[in-house]
Amino acid sequence: MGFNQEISEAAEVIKDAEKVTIISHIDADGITSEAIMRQAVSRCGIQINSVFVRQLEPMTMKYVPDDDSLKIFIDLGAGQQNLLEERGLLEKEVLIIDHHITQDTNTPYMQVNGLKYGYEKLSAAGTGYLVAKETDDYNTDLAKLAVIGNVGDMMAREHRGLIGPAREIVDDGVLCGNVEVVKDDLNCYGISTRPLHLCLSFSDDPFVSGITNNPQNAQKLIERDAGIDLRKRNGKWRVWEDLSSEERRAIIGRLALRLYDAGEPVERLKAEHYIFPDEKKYTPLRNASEFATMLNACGRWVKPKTGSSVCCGDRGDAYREAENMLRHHRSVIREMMEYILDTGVEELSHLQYLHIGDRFPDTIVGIGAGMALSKLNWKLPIMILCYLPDDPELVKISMRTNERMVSAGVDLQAALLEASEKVGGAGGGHKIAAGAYISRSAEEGFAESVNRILKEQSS
Ligand SMILES: [Mn+2]
Repeated sequence: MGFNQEISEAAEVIKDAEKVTIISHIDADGITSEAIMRQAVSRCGIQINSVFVRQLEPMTMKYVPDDDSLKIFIDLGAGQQNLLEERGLLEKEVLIIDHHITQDTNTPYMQVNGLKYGYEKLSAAGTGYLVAKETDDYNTDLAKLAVIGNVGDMMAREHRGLIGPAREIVDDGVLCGNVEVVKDDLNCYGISTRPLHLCLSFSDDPFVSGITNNPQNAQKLIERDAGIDLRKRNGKWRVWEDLSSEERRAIIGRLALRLYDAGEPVERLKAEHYIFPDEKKYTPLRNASEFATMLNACGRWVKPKTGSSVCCGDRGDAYREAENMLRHHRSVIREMMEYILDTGVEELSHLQYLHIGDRFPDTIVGIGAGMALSKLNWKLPIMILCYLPDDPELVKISMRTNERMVSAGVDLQAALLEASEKVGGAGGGHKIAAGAYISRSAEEGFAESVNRILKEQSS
């Protein structure tokens, strides 16, 4: 069966349903997935209900209702089919729309998953969108949400833009009029809300020596070297989106020169941005990556439904709450970063680590670690260990490094996978960012064990 056939069969199953329950994940991809499916299903005139879970595991299976609805598992489910089977869910009441590695079981649950067709850069929201479009052509207005989900799940990171089916979805959004593509733009985050010099100094892909993590120098480059005003006439900070294409070229050119002088490759400097012209300027709704951050903030502070309402167009109460989530999210992350810097990390030969106990929620530890790393020795990947509020037996491990170290051969996913397997834990992620869960009894010596693996990688 081909991917398109999976999509059209899934659309048929949905249209035939009388009642649907969506079970989705609480991150940006999961929230946009749910918002896409919820709208597509209700547009078919079908009764719909949604459930968000942090992870599909034995403990959270209880949130899956015991009724005769069609259960659409989206952004999860592929790797947990044994749980569905144990629960006694029948083949005909389950539809899985996922992009994670699948696990085979005796019950052949229907699944739409681009992974087995080689589509590695298509998230669950992207996959769900393709199904939604198949149920009704009218649904192309939902392409915008799929773009947010794809970008939120880092599908644009490696190639600095979406590719394959995910890129075709962008084109649907452009045709529909609520997505705009800016090609060959600067590879940076915060183009709609961050003051220019902070936008420049916060981006570390590629790492520009003297500019990355250095707002003062970034300001000099913009004002003095490129002769570009940092502020608008009314005194407010300008953002990247405010710049004319000449101004953008002037800044990108200067950054390229710095990379060139340092003997670094320049190709990661440019990326494609996805702007939403139907959203207000200077808000995090205005582009795909900032919108995704806002949704992640909602999910991490257990308000996925608020994020979903914003996805479905609420610009009143839900949006105000989402803004608060984002503000709160940022301040706790900053607090955590300061805690790491104040407390100090333990340096080993090939990594630096710190155990933060239960001081901060485990859901933001990875992000905080990444931010702390930007102020620490960038050559040493950072590892943060923390305890989980709802599981006293486990320790969560979060690791971050940067593009430069990845090019030099560092692979955090491989390192954590190997080290956690040795102690009966489980790990995964990406080369640049990875995580693992191990038991508390395996905590001692774990950093040293990962350090040994990273040392081998570098040799
Ligand atoms: Mn996903």
